[in-house]
Amino acid sequence: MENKEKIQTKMPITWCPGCTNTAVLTALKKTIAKLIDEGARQEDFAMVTGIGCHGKIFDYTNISGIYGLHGRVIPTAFGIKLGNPKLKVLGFSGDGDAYAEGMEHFIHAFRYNADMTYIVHDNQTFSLTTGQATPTSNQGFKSKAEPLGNFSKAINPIALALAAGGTFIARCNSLDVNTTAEIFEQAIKHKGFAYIELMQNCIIFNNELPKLSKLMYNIETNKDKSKAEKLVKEWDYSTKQGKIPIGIIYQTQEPTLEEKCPQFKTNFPASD
Ligand SMILES: Cc1ncc(C[n+]2csc(CCOP(=O)(O)OP(=O)(O)O)c2C)c(N)n1
Ligand code: SF4
Repeated sequence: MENKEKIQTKMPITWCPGCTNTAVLTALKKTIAKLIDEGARQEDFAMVTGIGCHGKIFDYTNISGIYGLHGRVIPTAFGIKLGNPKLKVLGFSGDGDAYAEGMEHFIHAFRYNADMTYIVHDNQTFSLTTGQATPTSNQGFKSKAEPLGNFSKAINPIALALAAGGTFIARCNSLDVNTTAEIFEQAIKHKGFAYIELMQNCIIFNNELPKLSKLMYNIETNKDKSKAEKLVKEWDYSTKQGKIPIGIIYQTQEPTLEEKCPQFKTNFPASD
């Protein structure tokens, strides 16, 4: 059996037809299959998801893990990493999950720099609960809950990640499966906390990605902090003005939590 097929479960996919969560799943399968071809084993991976449409990726991916709590993907993933530092731990959140209830974990994760990967499916709306504004929704975003439009300004999550000391900060376009898979691979191979802001489409409550894609352009991996400070500000989430850089916006190497803490130096058993 092809590695890509081994990673797919037999659960019927219940995302809306055309939802780009399906493209994210394709990119993930592609990445894991490639890493298995290179020598990793399926049991070397563990995954955690939040609650939301994005969370269903857990049902469709044949790797161990926890279908977690809304807003608590990072601490759950962190717990798995503490339990077995040899695992490649992947966390999947929605933008509501990551940037609202999960925000305090988000900021501190960059300080800890544990060696794991965190992917935020950012469709700028709470989709599963029918399309309310999240912290990355633009000012004026209308929904049944905010018929006059969202009064608040959006946060810029990649600027926050940089300010918090992130060592791997990337942005992907879920409509571009191949580039997304390449960035997933680089994130998993990065030693430290790798964060991906994944621009995703909700065709029901915020069908904006085809329009936003026209503002996107691909960049080479950037290791220059002052350039990263400019890149993170190019697109304004509140006004939706500017260009949207796609790729690894900043990567650097700093000691990971595992390298800093003497407790991690114990010989952990292999993941089998
Ligand atoms: C602790 C907790 N808070 C709130 C909820 C309600 N809730 C479930 S899904 C959801 C919205 C998810 O939105 P998002 O994280 O953006 O994911 P999406 O559905 O867009 O993929 C909310 C608020 C919950 N289930 N548990
Ligand atoms: S409601 Fe939106 S995010 Fe959820 S499955 Fe449908 S298109 Fe995807």
